[in-house]
Amino acid sequence: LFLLAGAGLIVYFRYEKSRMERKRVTEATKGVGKPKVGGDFELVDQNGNKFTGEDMKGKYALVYFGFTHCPDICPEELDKMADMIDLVKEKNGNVMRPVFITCDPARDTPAVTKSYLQEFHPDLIGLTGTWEQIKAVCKLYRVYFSTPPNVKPGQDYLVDHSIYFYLMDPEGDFVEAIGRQHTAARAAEIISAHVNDWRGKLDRS
Ligand SMILES: [Cu+2]
Repeated sequence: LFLLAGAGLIVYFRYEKSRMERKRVTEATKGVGKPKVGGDFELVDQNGNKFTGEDMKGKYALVYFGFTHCPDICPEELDKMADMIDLVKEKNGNVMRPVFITCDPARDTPAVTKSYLQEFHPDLIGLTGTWEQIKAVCKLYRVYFSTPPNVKPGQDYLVDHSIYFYLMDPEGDFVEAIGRQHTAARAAEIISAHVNDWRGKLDRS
C-alpha cells in the first residue's frame, strides 16, 4: 500500500509539473506586454466566403502557413496535421478549427486551395487573399513572407515559409507553436492538454 501511494504521488507530481509547465506557457504568451502573435485579419476561404479572425474564435484553432506548390514540406506537414485533427477529435470532440493559410496568394486561389486541401482532411479551412492581405496576416503571425509582388501568370518562383503549427485559444490568443520535431501523436497530446486546462467557453459542436 505504501509503495502504491508512493507511485501515486510520483504520478501526481509529474501531472502537476506538466500542468504548471503548460500554465507557464499559456501565461507567458497571454500576458500583457508580451510580443503578440495573431490578431484580426480578413481573408477568403476555399469556398469564396469572407473569413476573419473573429471566425476563428470559439474553438481552439490550429493555424498552418504553406502553399499548394510546395514540393515536400507542406504535404508532409499537412498529412501530420490530418492525423492531429483526428487524434484531437477522438479525445476531445469537435473542439478545433484547423486552418491553412497560403503564403502564395498569386497561385493559390480559393479553387486551387480547395482541391489541394481535399487530399488531406475535410475539416481543413483554406484561406487566401490579396498579396497585401496575406502579407499582413503573415506579419501578425511573425511568419516569413517571401512571395514577390506582381508575379506574372505562369512565372515560376520559390516561396519560403516558416514551418509551425500555431495553436490559438478560443478567444483568439496565441497558446504555443508546435514545431516539426513533434509527431502527430505528441502534438495531439499537447493540444488535448491545453483543451483540458481551458475553463472558458468552448464550442464542441
Ligand atoms: Cu511548404
